[in-house]
Amino acid sequence: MSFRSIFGQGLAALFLAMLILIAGMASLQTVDQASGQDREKLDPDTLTKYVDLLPRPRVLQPTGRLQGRFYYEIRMTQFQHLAHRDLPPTTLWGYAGSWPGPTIESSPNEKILVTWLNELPSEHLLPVDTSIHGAEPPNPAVRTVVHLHGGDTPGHSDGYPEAWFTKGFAQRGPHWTRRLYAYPNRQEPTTLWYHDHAIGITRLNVYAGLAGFYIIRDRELESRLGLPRGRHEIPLLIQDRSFYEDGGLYYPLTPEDEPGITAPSPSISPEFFADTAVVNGKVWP
Ligand SMILES: [Cu+2]
Repeated sequence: MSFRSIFGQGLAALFLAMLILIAGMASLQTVDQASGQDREKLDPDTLTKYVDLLPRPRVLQPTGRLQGRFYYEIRMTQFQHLAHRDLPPTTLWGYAGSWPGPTIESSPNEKILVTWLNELPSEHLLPVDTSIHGAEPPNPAVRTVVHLHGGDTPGHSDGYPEAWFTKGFAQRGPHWTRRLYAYPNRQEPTTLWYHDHAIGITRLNVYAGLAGFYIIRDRELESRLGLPRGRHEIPLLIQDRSFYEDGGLYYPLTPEDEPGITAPSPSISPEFFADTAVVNGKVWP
C-alpha cells in the first residue's frame, strides 16, 4: 500500500515519529452494524479534546525461539477499545488485541520469524464492496495478509495482496505460499509499520485497526546520535477516524459528496477524510 493510497482511504497516518498501542477484548459485530443502518454518526464536536492520556507504546515480546531466531505468533482478533473518555467502546480489529498493534522491535541483520494468525469473525466489521477486483464472490469477505511497509522483505514473506488467508488458513488466496514469515532486517535502522494488505479490502482492514509499528533499532547508533530514549522516546501514530454515536467505527457506505454517481451499495470511495484525529489509539489525547 502506498502512502498516497493510505491517505486516500482516510487512514491518514501511519507516518510517524515512532510507535505504539492499547488493549481490549473480543466481541461480536453484525452485518447491520457494518452497513450503518439506523445508526447516528457522531458529531466530533461533542468529544472534549485533550482529556485522555496519550498512550505509550507496548513492545511485543517474542513468543519464543524458532530455528535459532526470535519467533512471534501474532493473532488478529476483534475486540473492544476505549478511544475517548466520552465515547462508548469501539469494536475494532487488531493485532494482539490492541490498537495500534504492538510494536515489533528488531535489530539490523537479525532475522525474525512471525506467524500471523487470522482469528477474526466471519462477518466484516465494515461495509464491503464486492464489485471490485479481488473482492468478488466467492472470495471470503474476511481475509487478511500482512505486509511490512518499507521492509526489504523476500517475496514469500512480503504479504502479497493475493497471498491472503482466512481463519485457521482454511481458505487461501492464489499467491499464498506459507504460514511462517521471515523478516531479515537487512537494511538501515528505521521506523517501519506493518499492516493488512489483502486484495480488494486493505482500506477496510487497516481502518478497522490492523496496523502497528515495526522498529529496526540499533541502540549503539541511537546513543551515538544522542536520540531520545526510554520515557523520552514517544512513538506517535496519527490516524483519522470517524465514529457512530454508539462508539462504532464509521466508514462511508458509498462515496460521500458525489451526487449523481451511480455506484453499488456498499461502494468503495475514491477518498474519505474522517473527522477526528486519533493518536496511538486515542481521540485527541
Ligand atoms: Cu504499505
